[in-house]
Amino acid sequence: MPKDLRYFLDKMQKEMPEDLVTITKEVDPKFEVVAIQQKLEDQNRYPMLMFENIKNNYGEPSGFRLTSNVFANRAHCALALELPKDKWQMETSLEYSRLAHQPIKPVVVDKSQAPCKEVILTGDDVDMYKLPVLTHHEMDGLPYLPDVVVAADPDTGVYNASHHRMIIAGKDESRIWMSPRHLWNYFMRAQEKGEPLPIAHVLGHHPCFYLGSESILPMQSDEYEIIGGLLQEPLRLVPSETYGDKLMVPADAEIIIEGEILPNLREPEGPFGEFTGYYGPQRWSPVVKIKAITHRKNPIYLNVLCGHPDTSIVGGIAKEACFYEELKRLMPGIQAVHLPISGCCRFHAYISIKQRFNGEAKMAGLAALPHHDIVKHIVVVDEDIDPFNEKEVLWAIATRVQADKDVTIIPHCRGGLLDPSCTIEGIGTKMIIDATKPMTRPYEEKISVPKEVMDRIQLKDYLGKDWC
Ligand SMILES: Cc1cc2nc3c(=O)[nH]c(=O)nc-3n(C[C@H](O)[C@H](O)[C@H](O)COP(=O)(O)O)c2cc1C
Ligand SMILES: [Mn+2]
Repeated sequence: MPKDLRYFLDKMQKEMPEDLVTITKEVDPKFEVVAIQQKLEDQNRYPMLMFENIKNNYGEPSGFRLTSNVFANRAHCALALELPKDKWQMETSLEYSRLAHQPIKPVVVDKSQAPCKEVILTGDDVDMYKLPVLTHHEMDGLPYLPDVVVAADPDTGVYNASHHRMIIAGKDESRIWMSPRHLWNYFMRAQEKGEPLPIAHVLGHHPCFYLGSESILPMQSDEYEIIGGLLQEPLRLVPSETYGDKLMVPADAEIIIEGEILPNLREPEGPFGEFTGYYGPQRWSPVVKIKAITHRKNPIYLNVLCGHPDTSIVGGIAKEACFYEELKRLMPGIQAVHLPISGCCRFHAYISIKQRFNGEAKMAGLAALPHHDIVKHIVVVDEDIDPFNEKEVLWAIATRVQADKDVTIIPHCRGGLLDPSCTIEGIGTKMIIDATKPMTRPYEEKISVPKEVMDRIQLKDYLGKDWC
């Protein structure tokens, strides 16, 4: 069985059944799914959810299933990479990086072998309102597709995959928001020739498809090959209905929306509840003409919930590994790097280091800054602090920092365009907090109970069998 969303569902069922929750009661795509996710989040719970009975945007039963929170728990991502579920810390991002550096070329299969072609809708049958596209947050302009957009480079044919939101503006019309990264670059080159850029929005595939699409490798890297590396098998491709082999699409996807980004046309798009937890502004954005919808029978629509851990984690894992590898190359004392959810897995980086010389912690902070324009607060801790345990990181800041000498502020840097605290042009300030102990004087010892006693004392022997 090729690795697809259903393969992953089976894996969740076998290895984390307590974390896969099915909802059979009917839900509306407008706000209701997100309200359920928000209520769970308020209790710090992030099970993968499967909605069996969701309406479409006409208020009718959609015939689709919808899954969400696939990435909201790092243990799910560990499973996706075929790691044990308890290896969700640095092991997950390092395994991601190892596999992303062993790309596997995709294979092409016949249309008859492609599940994504079980149902094909073209011409007047294209109607995006029949899909359970969610309206997420109160001020969102319209329903939004939140998943992965694939496209072939108009000059080289190399494939890019990246998450891009697409508004539903009509039965066959959408608008897309692209920051100036790879897809935008493809589109600008097509537009210069006066041509549209064929794209496909892929909804529902194995989680590695999504994790791979967030890789921050150079533009010449073929992201279908990187996704193959993460899957540890070739991604199966099939020609699209509209563009044939000019746009190859993943054969094992649940749903494919084919279309093209039109040159020299802009329409308003947004506001949209962004990954920062704030609404991003309305902008003039390129228009997408939708040409075909193809899907499996009994399709599963995968929603990545923007502004919540689902989005933070899927985008953060690739960045974390890249940070770690680059820093380790410069400074072998680096132990671990964590981009925590509290900073949307973008704005904060916690770095642990075994310092060999005074000032190395600050050097690590400085070396980390250029890796991603969005990272702005770097906290460097000693190796006795676990960067995956935020309580320990804050304790290190509380007890090892004197702000006048341990905090470095670097104004007027490139920041995030969606960070509401930056200027409108995306200019912001970086901060490095050196929360390591000074090396120039002996430092107070951390309190502890003798290890031999800790190993010997078992709570259940003293408090009863329910304690461990
Ligand atoms: C759920 C999700 C939604 C995203 N939406 C957008 C978007 O609408 N526009 C955009 O430019 N980037 C968006 N991003 C970020 C890009 O997908 C990300 O920067 C990606 O690495 C870009 O790929 P590229 O380097 O191949 O261009 C989103 C990321 C996630 C995880
Ligand atoms: Mn890319």
